[in-house]
Amino acid sequence: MRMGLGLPSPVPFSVARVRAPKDMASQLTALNDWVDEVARLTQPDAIHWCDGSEAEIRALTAQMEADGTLIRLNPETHPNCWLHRSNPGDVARVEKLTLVCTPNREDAGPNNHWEDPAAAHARLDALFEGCMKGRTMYVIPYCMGPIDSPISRCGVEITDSPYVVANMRIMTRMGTPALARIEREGTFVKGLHSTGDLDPDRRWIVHFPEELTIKSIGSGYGGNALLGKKCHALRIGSFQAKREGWLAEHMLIVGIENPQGEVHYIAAAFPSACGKTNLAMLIPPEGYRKAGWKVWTIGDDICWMTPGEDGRLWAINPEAGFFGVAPGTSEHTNPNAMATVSRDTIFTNVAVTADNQPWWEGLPGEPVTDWQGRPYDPANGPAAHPNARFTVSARQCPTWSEHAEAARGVPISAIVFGGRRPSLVPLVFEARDWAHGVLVGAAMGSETTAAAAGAVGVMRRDPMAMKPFCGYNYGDYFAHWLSFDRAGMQLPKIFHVNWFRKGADGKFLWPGFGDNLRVLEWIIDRCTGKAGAEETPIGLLPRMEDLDLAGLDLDAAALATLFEVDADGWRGELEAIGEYLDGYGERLPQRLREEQQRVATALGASNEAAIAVAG
Ligand code: SAT
Ligand code: MN
Repeated sequence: MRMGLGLPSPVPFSVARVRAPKDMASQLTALNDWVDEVARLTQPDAIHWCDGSEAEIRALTAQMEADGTLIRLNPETHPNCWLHRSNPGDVARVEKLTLVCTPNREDAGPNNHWEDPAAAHARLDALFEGCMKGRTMYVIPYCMGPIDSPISRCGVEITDSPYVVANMRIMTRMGTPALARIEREGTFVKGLHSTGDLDPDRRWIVHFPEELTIKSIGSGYGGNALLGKKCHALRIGSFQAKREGWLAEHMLIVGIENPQGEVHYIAAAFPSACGKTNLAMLIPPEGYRKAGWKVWTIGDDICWMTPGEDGRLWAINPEAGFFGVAPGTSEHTNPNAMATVSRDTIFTNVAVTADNQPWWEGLPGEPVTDWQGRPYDPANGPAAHPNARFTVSARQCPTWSEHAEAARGVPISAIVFGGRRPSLVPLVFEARDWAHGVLVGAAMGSETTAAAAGAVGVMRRDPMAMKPFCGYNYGDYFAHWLSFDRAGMQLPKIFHVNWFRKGADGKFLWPGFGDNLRVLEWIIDRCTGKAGAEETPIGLLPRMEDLDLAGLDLDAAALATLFEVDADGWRGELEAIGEYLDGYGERLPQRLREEQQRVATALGASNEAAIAVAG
């Protein structure tokens, strides 16, 4: 062991130690042993155990400002806000370099890239060898979820990136309280991260679900490097959830309060960069606001749901902050997000204005410097990277719910699935029961976005918006979802929405944003038995009179398109869904296949006139 307390640390911390605090040491042997083992492998110059204190983050921020990792933004307009410019080749999640390594390949499934665990450890450890020479190794104990919630789970991320430490401090409950919980529980997810040399050829994000272990090297970007988020809370989390009987999902959680003061909670799954953050903090249209409708934000990205004693699904947001997409966020689209990021925020890969304010496409004003630090020139493309992000504490959100910290979570009334579907899929429909809802989720498709490296705008299947995040075989995952349909459960109703339907002119037909509340109102009224619907082979659709469209400027043709069920198109869709599901072979639950066949048969039997609804 070449490290000791005496080694000079490049960080002027008062608390820099190589072991967990003494009083915890006996319980924390496994953690200490692992930290020692990682230190022997990666050979850092110093080790720092993060306590999550103000003094710690102040020292770290000062160090990052001094070395250029963080650039201070205009303190008058954006107090304590910082710009980080990533390596230009490291700006998004990389799915082809993301592996799930289960001993049996079939357990990872065709939905994941796989490698034999022993081979992957050997390959990764060779890359980690000596990678922290000259650097400080940070040990970050964190808790995903409210610190006292039985649904929460802890992890420890070891990283050589101070930027990761600063982000993890915002995104998780990080530091001493998490270490105390780990001491009590004795279990934690191990995440080892190094930015390595940032060479995409030596970049890997690798999961060992059976070992509750993550190894990530070669990237400093959000989902690749903040290991509490997608790696732990979704990939490892979904694996744990399957074993333990709960659900770890890529869903926002929002509370909708009606004028009578009743709050219903909705969990909604959309792929990355499809508006989860906007929906989670939407501002009601004027008429609704005046009538007394309110929206409460619990989470914008991840939802852990567990059956309560009452048979309902109770949900927590395992995160403590938002890692939101900046471009497109504005006073028009999401005023709450704008208020949230007005202070104490880290901006990654945004542009800046002449007076050093953060800037991205969709905001007023002019950029002078682009996300790479070059003088802005439209010939170089957008000023902010399309996947530029803000990292900010959820507590700063004006609509942050006091129930977001509730240990038992909030009860979910409805689950909503949605994607970017420019054609075919109507504005909203309801699944007729849980099994149909699981099919609706499994059949989800969406156009790809800038949140992942690769082509944008390509339609792909993204079941439950979990394609990049499900840590095991999707066939088993669908079976797990179906298993909740059992005696004693009071399951939420399941819906599908599509805010992204386009007209012949290529423009979106539905205004979206705040007006999405009109659809959520119908969803809640369906859950409480107050709203009507019309049965169609694909599910239950609102009739025109079931939706409150007052004050909306939508012509009749647009409305007809938003509510149409094109039988021919849907027959083709069901066939494609069947082919897709067949890809899961024997792991595909028979019940899901039957459900697909039931809908296909219903479509086959109908003629178009009979299923043209709501026109
Ligand atoms: O990069 S993250 O995975 O954290 C964000 C996203 O793509 O949803
Ligand atoms: Mn996400």
